[in-house]
Amino acid sequence: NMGVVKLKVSGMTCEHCVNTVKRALMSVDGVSDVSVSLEKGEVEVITQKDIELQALKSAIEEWGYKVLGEV
Ligand code: 9UX
Repeated sequence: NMGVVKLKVSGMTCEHCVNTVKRALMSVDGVSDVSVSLEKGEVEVITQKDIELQALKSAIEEWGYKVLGEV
């Protein structure tokens, strides 16, 4: 199932942070696209199959950022 997951993420403060989070999420199986709003602290993930929220959360938090919840 294709879908969209939008997450509130804290700790992203620069363009390098944005790239790190994008790379982390793009490496999760089933993720086809990621866009990040640095100002809003929001991450939008496009998925091509059902993915556990925890998998996305882990990928982000592994890099030191914090997922505050779904938007
Ligand atoms: Mo530079 Mo973005 O440490 O945290 S990668 S501000």
